[in-house]
Amino acid sequence: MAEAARKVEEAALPVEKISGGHLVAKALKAEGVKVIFTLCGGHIIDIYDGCLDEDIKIIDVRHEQVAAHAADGYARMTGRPGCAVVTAGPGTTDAMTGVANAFRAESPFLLIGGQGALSQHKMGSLQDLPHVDIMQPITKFAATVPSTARIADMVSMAFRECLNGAPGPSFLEIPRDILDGQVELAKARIPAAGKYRASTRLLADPADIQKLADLLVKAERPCILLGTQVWTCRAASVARELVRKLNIPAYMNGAGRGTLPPGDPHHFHRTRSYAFDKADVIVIVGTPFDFRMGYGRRLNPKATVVQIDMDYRTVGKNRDVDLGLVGDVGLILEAVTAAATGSADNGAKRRAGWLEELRKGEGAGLEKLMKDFKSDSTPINPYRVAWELNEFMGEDTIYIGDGGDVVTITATAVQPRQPGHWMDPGPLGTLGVGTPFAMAAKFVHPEKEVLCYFGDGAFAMTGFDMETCMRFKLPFLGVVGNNSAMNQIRFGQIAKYGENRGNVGNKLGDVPFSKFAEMLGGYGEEVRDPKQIRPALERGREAVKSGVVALINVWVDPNVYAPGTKNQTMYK
Ligand SMILES: Cc1ncc(C[n+]2csc(CCOP(=O)(O)OP(=O)(O)O)c2C)c(N)n1
Ligand SMILES: [Mg+2]
Repeated sequence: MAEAARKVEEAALPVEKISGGHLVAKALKAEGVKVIFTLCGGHIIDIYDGCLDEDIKIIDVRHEQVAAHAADGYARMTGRPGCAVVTAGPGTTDAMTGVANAFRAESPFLLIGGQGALSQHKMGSLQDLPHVDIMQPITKFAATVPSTARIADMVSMAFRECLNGAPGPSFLEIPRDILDGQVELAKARIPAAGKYRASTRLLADPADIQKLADLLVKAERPCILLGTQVWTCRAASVARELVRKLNIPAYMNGAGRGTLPPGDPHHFHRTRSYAFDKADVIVIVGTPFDFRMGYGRRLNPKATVVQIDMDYRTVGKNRDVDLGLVGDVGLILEAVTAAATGSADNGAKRRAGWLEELRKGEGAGLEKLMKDFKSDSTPINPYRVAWELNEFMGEDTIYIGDGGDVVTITATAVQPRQPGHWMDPGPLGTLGVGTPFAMAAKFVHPEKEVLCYFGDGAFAMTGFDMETCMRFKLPFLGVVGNNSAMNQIRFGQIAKYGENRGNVGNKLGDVPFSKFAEMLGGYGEEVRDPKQIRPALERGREAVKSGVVALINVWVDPNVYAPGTKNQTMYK
């Protein structure tokens, strides 16, 4: 009797329901996402309503490319996937470049796109496009959510896919009626935080770890290249331990820069080609044999080559390797150090001469550049700007490069002081990452200085989102190396077609970008005298500390180019 009464009473209670946007927000919360980068549209507004309930910050930007790059930047800074939310059709296509950039850079973020209602599928609804087909080749996972009850489940699934092997972006489209629909809370699967995936910290074959340890112990002239995945796996301290214990010279590229601080006895920078040419054992960690590595062709053919990567498919691609290890690069390096520690003589002392030889080369390499680094000429030599930026940077400065030639030049001078304090687009080479990366970096690290060096061409692509940085109090210091041209491309055109026909489609107007920052209520300065670079940077730093964006527009010589541009190495 009592049982029947309880059933009647329960039936009379209102059933708790939840809408799709609120399910998205619950799944984001479970993933630990603190912020979405977004640009609004009628297809996605219920997600905002959900984020309000779950205390997820909404940063609304002015172009969807910026939302996507910012989500990528957030992932790089936090080590956790980011999230961008954009509307159907043009919102999603605008964000594609950011997805593609993250795909090539192995950066995990989820792009959620709106879509026309399922009930209007293929009827020609507003902003309807085949997003999933478009996104498939540039994501690790792309799918449509078929029902409201599955929303949270599929958001978690998409995040899980982001972290499969080497990380990357995922895409989910949520049709409008699915997102706005409501389901009984009890019928929706909402994966719980920390309970929907395994650890990604996989260790390689123990026999191969021992092999690598033995190789390194016996090596006379080893060298190691620490790539982006060293940062992805937060493996800087174990990488340092390995090179110090075994006395191995280390080179760094991509986000691996800063793994060792400048001045460290194992930090090498300017002798990489020499080392690759003379080494007997070369260990490549977490970076593919792509164009940045000459596809692996420029290594001593007699060297024993070892490759460590999170992605099984990257090992042995484009050139043969003698030993390949797949897994979390931090765990692997740690295990190799431990395996090498067992030997009576780990060879560290024997290699002192090799390190001295390289150190001499470093000095000679720097000497060659000093004339340009210290140049007093006007228009300003872009090498001087690069040098000044490096001198100006502090322990905590996060350096971002966004541009062509002027930014390539900074790679000869700028040395971040810590891991995770260097950001570049990665192998897609996307112009326009600067402002969104700065936005994300400042959001994650409000206490740090964020310094972004732009080409004038690159700045104009997404620079308007400096306004977003002002609005959300995410101030950063921007510096433009202004040569009124798309100079990196211009060089190749002039070389191929001569002066007359080479200056076509690559010259830009003389824009005093400082005024742009002033227009936004920020600080701006024009610099034409090399002696004024440092004082202008200092004033910019103070302005940023006071809470506004700053933009120092430095007029640089359009006839000075980076060596890589002169050799056109990026196409070789
Ligand atoms: C989105 C995008 N469009 C075009 C290119 C091709 N590109 C590479 S470098 C470059 C010139 C960039 O000019 P700027 O930022 O002013 O730097 P500069 O080479 O002049 O120093 C261009 C157009 C690219 N990498 N990305
Ligand atoms: Mg330029």
